Amino acid sequence: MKLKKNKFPNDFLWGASISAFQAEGAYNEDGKGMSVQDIKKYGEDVSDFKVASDFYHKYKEDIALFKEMGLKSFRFSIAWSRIIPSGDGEINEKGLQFYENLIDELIKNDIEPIPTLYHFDLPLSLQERGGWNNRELTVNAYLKYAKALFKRFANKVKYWITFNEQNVMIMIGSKVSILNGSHSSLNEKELYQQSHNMFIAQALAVNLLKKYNKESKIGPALNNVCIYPNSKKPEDYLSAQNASIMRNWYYLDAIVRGIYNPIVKKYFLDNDLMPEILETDLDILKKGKPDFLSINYYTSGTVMENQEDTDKEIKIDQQTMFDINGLFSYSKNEYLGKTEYGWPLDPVGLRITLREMYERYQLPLMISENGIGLSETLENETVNDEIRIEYYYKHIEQLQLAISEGIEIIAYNPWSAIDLVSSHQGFKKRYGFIYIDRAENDIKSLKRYKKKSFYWYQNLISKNGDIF
Ligand code: BGP
Repeated sequence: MKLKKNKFPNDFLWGASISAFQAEGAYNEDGKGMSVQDIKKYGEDVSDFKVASDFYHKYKEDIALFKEMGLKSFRFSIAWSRIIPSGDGEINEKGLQFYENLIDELIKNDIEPIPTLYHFDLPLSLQERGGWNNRELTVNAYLKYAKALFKRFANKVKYWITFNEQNVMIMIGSKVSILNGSHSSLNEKELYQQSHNMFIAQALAVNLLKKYNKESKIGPALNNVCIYPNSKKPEDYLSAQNASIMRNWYYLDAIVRGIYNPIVKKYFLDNDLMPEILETDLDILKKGKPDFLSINYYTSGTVMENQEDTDKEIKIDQQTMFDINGLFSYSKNEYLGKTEYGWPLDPVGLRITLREMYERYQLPLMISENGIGLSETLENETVNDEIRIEYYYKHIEQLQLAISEGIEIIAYNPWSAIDLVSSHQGFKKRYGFIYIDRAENDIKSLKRYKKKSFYWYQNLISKNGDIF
């Protein structure tokens, strides 16, 4: 039987997304301190983050384009190192002023600002003093930073995101040093301690915000994905459950329910990975329940029963699954196509993920990222990005089906609003509705051009998603 489709809610937020270090540039301007990302480069022919898309200087021009596209929301991140250059010291008024101007400009254009407090860019000075390993230092610094933002913007901003992809930072932190500066040398035990410290910071930030505005909404953005077993063998199904617990539920059970998932607990105990949990911590977590959950969805995962002895080489990044000894092993999924950059394509997986999350936690959901990276060239002042249009078409179709099934979804903020520097693969991996004239190591004109997807999304928004 075919599912009857409901319309998207009238106040649905059709948006788009960026992050500070990938788009802003101006890495050392107006008193900004260094962040862990400012010292990163992924090879000679890959762009660093110093100029990025120059959003810092061009935000007004970009917002005018967002308005033209019809955006109702804009999800961006605030660079902690602009607000508190040393991470925990003096507040930099110029940093606050920049985001105030940005937020005001968005509001003036009827675009809901959705800031993320922390998107992979820890102030370098904190990292040098232990970063998230140092609970006392970094949790307090995060709260000081959050306070500065809430004090200034709580009456202008309705939706706040606490952390971007805590699960990615932790899960692949020991395998690749891509996301948080110096994570490469960290072992699993340190990472799970960091994760616990982030849970505490997040729960305390939830309560802090309410002191400034009871009506504001706040929640985390995790890279949650549904996980399939690679066969109908019960052991494979069990492994898929394990993988989902390690990637999704461990984080959300702590954040929403204030508990450590029992299967994770057992894994921690057996492998000497249990973090230090202070007596009052679980109480803090229970009292810091978020108002909504946001997800970054690019693809699903597939796993099989753990093969302890394999030494297969898996190219790990934030979207691929991997192995955890005793729990699951990565597997290919022959039912799914792949993007040019090797990420499996799975629009139905988005709906499955949304259903799983809503059934489990009954909190409103937001999508803070979803998109496809492509190498593109400008022709006749535009880019014919049919592949991106098809990607969005299929994902938004599933979104509508999820909404029709009664899942409460507030916003869709695809990645990304404008071309920007990929988290680890440079500028050539483009995601935007808006093309930016620059190459990896050549800044060029930084001029903006509307891609074909710009007009497609504009049309979709003007019909409130009623195109299927
Ligand atoms: C998410 C990150 C984003 C963004 C996106 C695309 O995991 O939150 O910052 O980078 O993935 O990934 P990439 O840039 O590696 O292609």
